[in-house]
Amino acid sequence: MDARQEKVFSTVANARYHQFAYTGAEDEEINDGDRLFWGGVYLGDGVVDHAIAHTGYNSVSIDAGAKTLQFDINNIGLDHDYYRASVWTNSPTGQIAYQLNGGVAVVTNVDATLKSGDWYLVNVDIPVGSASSLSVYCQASSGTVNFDDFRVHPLDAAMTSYVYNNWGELSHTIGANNFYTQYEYDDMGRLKEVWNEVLDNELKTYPPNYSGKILATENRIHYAREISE
Ligand SMILES: [Ca+2]
Repeated sequence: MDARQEKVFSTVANARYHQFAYTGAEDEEINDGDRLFWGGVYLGDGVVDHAIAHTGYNSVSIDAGAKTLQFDINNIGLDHDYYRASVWTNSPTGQIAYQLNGGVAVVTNVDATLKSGDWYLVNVDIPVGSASSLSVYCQASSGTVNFDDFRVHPLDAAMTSYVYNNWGELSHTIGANNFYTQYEYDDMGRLKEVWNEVLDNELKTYPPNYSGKILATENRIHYAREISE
């Protein structure tokens, strides 16, 4: 739910509330002087960028050496053997780092095969073992890097996230593997098209003008009826 308890941002089966987080940088809040997103993800050194987005309107930008999108689970029960952290980044220098019990940071780089349009997916499965605390965040090895759709959840707990447009319509759902389904509406608010995000290396069988997503459903019958009336 968001700050006004009006919209659902994520649903997770088989996990407790403190064990998962999602932000697409659409929901910045001010809380006790620290900037964080709903769900307890800290903006840290990051800056909300309104010009670049994987879904929605915003992403978060940082420079190398800085941290952003930090989520901590402290002494309240990790319970599960593995956690999944996942984020989309627009640079091959984007990274996810995690620390267990405040120990040495383990860094995961972009997997260049997991590229969709302008975005790279970073995934890491974290073996929490007997650790009592987990801290996950995003960083960059060089340059200025944007991140969007950052998620942390137990690996065995399927997560769905929800993104809304400025009219409050559902614009994207983000499924278990952090790939989106996009919903486009006409001026009357009627569902017009549904798109599925796919990796570039899966796009080779589609027309060359597709980038990052393929058309899954087009509401042609509906429009044919409109014209005939
Ligand atoms: Ca976003």
